[in-house]
Amino acid sequence: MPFTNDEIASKLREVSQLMQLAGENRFKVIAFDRAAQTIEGLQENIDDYIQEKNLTDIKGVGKSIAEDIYALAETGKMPVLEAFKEKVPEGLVQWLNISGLGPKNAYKIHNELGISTIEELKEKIEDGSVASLSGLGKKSAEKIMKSIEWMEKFNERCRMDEAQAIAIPIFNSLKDLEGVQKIEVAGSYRRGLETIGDIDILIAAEKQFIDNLFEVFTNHERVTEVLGRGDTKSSVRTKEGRQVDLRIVSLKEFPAALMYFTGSKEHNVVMRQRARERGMGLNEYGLFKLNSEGDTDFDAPVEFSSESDIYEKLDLHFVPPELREDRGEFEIYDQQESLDLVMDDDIRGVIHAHSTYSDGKYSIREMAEACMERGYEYLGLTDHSQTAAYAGGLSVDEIKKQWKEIDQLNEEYSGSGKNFVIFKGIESDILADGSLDYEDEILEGFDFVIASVHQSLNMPREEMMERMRNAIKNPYTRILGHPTGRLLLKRNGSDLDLNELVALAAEHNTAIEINANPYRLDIDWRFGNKAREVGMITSINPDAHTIEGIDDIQYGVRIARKGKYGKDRVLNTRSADEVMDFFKAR
Ligand code: DGT
Ligand code: CA
Ligand code: CA
Ligand code: ZN
Repeated sequence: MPFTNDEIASKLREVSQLMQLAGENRFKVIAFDRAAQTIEGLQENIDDYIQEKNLTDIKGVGKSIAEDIYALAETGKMPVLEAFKEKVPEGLVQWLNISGLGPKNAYKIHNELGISTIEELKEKIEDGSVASLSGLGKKSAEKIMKSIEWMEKFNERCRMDEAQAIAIPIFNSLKDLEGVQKIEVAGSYRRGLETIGDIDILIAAEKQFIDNLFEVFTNHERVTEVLGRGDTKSSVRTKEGRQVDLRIVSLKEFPAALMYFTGSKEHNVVMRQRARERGMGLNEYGLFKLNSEGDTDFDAPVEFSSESDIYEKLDLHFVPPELREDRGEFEIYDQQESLDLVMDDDIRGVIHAHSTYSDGKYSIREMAEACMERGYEYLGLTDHSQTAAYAGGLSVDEIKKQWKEIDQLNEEYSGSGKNFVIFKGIESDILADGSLDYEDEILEGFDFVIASVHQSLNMPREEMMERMRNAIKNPYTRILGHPTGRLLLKRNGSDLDLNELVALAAEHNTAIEINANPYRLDIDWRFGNKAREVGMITSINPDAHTIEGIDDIQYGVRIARKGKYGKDRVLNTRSADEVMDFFKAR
């Protein structure tokens, strides 16, 4: 089977990470990283290039990387990767997951202290050895220790994008096999939860195919350990340390099993209760009548052919998987057929993106063209403001230069008949007192301002609230950016009363973004009920620092659905003119 673009990219990325841990030359590291990025974003099939032997035609793929890829295609192994796997101890690779410990310092600690496991690292932090290394110090050592503690605490879960990178290849390796009648990823993954414990795959197949399906599953290239294998269920651990369960049921049972294993447990409890109230028993095998003792009568099944059928039997409209959390979905779908929840295809433009003016990796033109290629109609560019010096925040002069460049690009686009516009935005830091980062006369010149906190996230709750209230009330603020500043599984966000801020934002006709970066997904979907009650507008913002980052919008859409945002309450489902109207209505 030919290698996919993603598979090749992930091998190259692995090389670049291992190179860093081996203390390899920085330029080589960057070369592999760039090649990985390019191949990931490539429209054509990498395999066509491999067949034609013209990989070097791809920008960013040099001769030696091309040779590595040809070798991989021919032998199934990439020599450079194998070489670095030999060189770098296995335990050391885990260090890459410690936030605040970059590969450079990882290499230094490993090299100078001669250690390579996390356990050893903890010891060397505790006995002060790490702190005494040049360029590290006590503060860094403490920070690393804290990160390790967090990592160990949260190891049991992973982010949505990480789960996707595991679930999709396994799903794809199973879906076309003989005997597969239906297949879905269930569990928290199907519900679009922001973090995932284990991945649950469900297949409908006849008995004679089950053995082979489990055989393929347990031998998947990502699997490092088979945790169990029975008649209808098998569990494995992948090389990322994630557990994947595969369950195989009959076609008849499939809808009930899918509903059961999609969960959530809380949703299932209410569903079973509703069934009982209607004289039925609901479980993972199906829907059955209750006998005179009130027990489930497995000889008296109630027919259904889909999840929708089951909901209908319980006097409900179909509840989208993202909403199955027992957070008000029963009251809604008892009455209403649909919430018109936002969908991927509804998104018409990209708001919140960075360029090389601050800490983005691509020029304004490159970002705009990437948006056009994806079919978007506008780009709301928001580089960092002046206080964010660490992120290349823009001085007033740079802003004026940027405005000129945007005007020129917009003229060029409209002149050539392109339906595309760039909005002049800024991601203004919210200063400690809640004010924005420029004088009014400068703020006035932007089409819109996203206000976000990047420093002093840990102020006491009431001070933080006052800061946020001021930012929301500021007439120039059109969107509040990643309100808590959390990084999922790494760092808690600010301590805030978000219900109050949601109501305040609605009152001031200010949007609160759903930052679609899979590390953030902030504002949390759990405040969606309040947002719906007060009519708060959101905007699904990728906060893109690269072209690939634009595609994070997909994660934001799932979270928006989970937060019950209809298309009508998502700013970037609107046309460019309508978005401009919203910006002006301050
Ligand atoms: P996770 O894996 O922690 O991110 O969350 P889930 O929701 O995927 O949970 P998991 O993998 O333990 O189970 C998958 C689904 O199976 C769960 O959402 C509901 C259903 N389920 C599992 N165990 C039970 C149970 O004891 N009672 C009920 N009602 N449902 C269960
Ligand atoms: Ca699960
Ligand atoms: Ca599970
Ligand atoms: Zn940003």
